[in-house]
Amino acid sequence: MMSKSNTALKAEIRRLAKEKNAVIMAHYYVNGEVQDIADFIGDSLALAQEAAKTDADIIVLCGVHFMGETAAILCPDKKVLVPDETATCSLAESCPADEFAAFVKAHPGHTVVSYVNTTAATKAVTDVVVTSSNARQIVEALPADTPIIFGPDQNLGNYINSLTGRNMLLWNGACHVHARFSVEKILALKSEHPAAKVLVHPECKGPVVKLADKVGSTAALLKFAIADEATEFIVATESGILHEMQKKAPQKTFIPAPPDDSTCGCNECEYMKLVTLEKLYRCLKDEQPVVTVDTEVATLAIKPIQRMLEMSARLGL
Ligand code: CIZ
Repeated sequence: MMSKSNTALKAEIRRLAKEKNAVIMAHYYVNGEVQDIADFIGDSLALAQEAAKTDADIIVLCGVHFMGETAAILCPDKKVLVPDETATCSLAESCPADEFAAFVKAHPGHTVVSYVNTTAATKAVTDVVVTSSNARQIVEALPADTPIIFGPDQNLGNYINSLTGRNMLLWNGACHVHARFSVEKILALKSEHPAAKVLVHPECKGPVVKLADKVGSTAALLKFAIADEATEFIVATESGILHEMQKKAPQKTFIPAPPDDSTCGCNECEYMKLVTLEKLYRCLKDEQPVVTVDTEVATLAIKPIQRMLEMSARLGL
């Protein structure tokens, strides 16, 4: 069978979404054409907030698997679909739930703060979930004398420690895309574009974070890029965000920061890029793959996710 043209696929996706009362949500890191067809795009916090309040019957989560799990946990009465169930997350994989649970058990009396990039089973041994959009404020809102375990992103944990003066005990995990940005290559780009401001995600290593004019989540970097007077930006996060930056500020120039030479030379997450228009169409048409979370795990994992949403609402985030 001949594959449909992109225009036909997009029309079919929109038709199916309407017919099935499905909402299509996409993360900023997926392919631009998938972002363009979505009803809603955002970072993990915004996607979770949106999932929690949608009245759609079906949620199609265009992103990596933990994002689908979060939506499924928040919306047990809805069908949650992901276009590619093999789209995993290196950061979530760097924190196997059984090992994390043993780490937590070995450090009694700690409040466990987990980054959203974790599996449902890891969230099940967590007290409060955070995203890069609210990690600082949520950690600051915890009583100053509370010892904290933070996992799995060590770079983000170090950054939050440096901002808050806390001494959180860190799990040694990382995102393979953010961990490979290169100080030397960013400096070389900066000398070619001296007026460019450097935007850095806090999952990057400390020396890269130190080069930043602005450190923040995708949502925060996007907001800064739109509002700031600079017209050129070097962007050190997964390059999918450049699509929305360029759309929101078409007159500005966004330059993806290069990774170091030891890698494929790529600043894309290969898992996010597994989500294509064709797979989105098939998943809506066939209503699969469906994301399911073990009921016992979901009963435990919903508590720290709800706590994050409640604290974010209270903190005005
Ligand atoms: O919070 C998220 O969605 C991630 C993984 C990054 C970001 O800053 O948006």
